[in-house]
Amino acid sequence: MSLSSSDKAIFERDGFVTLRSVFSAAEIADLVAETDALLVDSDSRISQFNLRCRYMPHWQSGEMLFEVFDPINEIAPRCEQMTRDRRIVGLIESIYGEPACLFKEKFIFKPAGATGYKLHQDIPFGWVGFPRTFLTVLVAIDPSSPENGCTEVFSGYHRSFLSNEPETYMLPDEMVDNSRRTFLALEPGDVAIFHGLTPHRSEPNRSDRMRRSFYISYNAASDGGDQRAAHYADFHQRMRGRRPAEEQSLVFFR
Ligand SMILES: O=C(O)CCC(=O)C(=O)O
Repeated sequence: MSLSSSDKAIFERDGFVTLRSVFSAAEIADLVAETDALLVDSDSRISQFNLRCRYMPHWQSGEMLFEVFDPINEIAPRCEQMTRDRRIVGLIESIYGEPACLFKEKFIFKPAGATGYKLHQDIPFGWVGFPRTFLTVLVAIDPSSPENGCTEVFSGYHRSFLSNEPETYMLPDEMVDNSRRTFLALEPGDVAIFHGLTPHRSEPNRSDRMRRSFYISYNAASDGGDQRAAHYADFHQRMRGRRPAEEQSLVFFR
């Protein structure tokens, strides 16, 4: 599968493009079954101390809710298979014009009430070695809409950093023009591809159920080759570094 020339032109102009029904209902149901089983958590993997897990406060009560497995491939073979699926990789390679390498993948559950993400660009300014060809394929697992906090992307900002402050990852909403916003309202199996510099954000999930998405990110082979393992080693070291001294012995990765 490769991107049509008109979709490629849209991606180059806007920094994102949406494709409908790339995966079938049965394929998405397989991913749901696999990731639902992980939530049963019989081996106590879901923990604030597991570097694989991220939490987010409830937008009203502040209660911390489990939200993301990052990465997920080693614990979810069907997810891993999707990250290698030629339908996705073919699309990405037609953007790159060369082979693509998996850089990272995360499965976002976004449970009811989860706060949402402030405006950001995925490529962090000042992170030496982070590939500039980074882009993300968002595979919709549940229907997504403004009500359940779908991802919102802003067009035409993907050629440069919005901020040149090294430690400023989350950005004020005023840095983008709201008239350039698109709500990624997707159905299960739809896919959105967005550039690593495309600013995006999301609102809280105000519905009463999860809004799951699988975020799969790649880099061009000529931009550092296969660096997934090195990336996660670096990422985990940074995450450990942010923990207070008394928590260091509690942190694990499983
Ligand atoms: O799923 C969402 O609500 C947005 C996720 C997001 O922006 C991210 O993971 O970079």
